[in-house]
Amino acid sequence: MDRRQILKVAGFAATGGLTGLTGCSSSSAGGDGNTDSGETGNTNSSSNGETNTILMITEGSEYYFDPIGLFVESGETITFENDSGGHSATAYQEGTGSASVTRIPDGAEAWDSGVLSQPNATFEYTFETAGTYDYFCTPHKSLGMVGRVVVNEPGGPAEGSMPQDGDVPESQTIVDQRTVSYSDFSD
Ligand SMILES: [Cu+2]
Repeated sequence: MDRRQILKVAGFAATGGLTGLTGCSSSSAGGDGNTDSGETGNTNSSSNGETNTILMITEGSEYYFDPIGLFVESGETITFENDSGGHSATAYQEGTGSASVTRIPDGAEAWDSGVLSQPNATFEYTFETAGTYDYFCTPHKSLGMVGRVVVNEPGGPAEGSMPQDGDVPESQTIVDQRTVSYSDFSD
């Protein structure tokens, strides 16, 4: 408990420091203060114009991934970062986590981060196979905490329907917009 408190304070201080240096820079994620990847920062190359980070958020009684839709190109890595609460990022592949259906492309490797409960804990996955990937959070699957990644172009078993547990953006919208924030999508 004490340790968590210290970590939170340290994270807050780091964020404050950064904000002070950069003024009003536009961080759409809002104060995640991610300075943990060494001197060079986050070097994941990104084709969507943003860092390839998806936050896992608890906000009151809402549980969501943000952005909820993200486009990447084959070979890019996405970092799932725990913002608040406890969450997993788990691919819909029958037999993985609590998935009973497969909604990732044929030949793609499923991932399951396990539950991340520490603030700013991260899990990385590199997307190789083109197509549409739906994923969910194990603890909040039944509450609709789901997301979608499109790699290169839409395709595979996720196309043509929404996950049973909740809605995600249409793949073409993700391709067009590169990143679809949760707030835009849930409006
Ligand atoms: Cu969750």
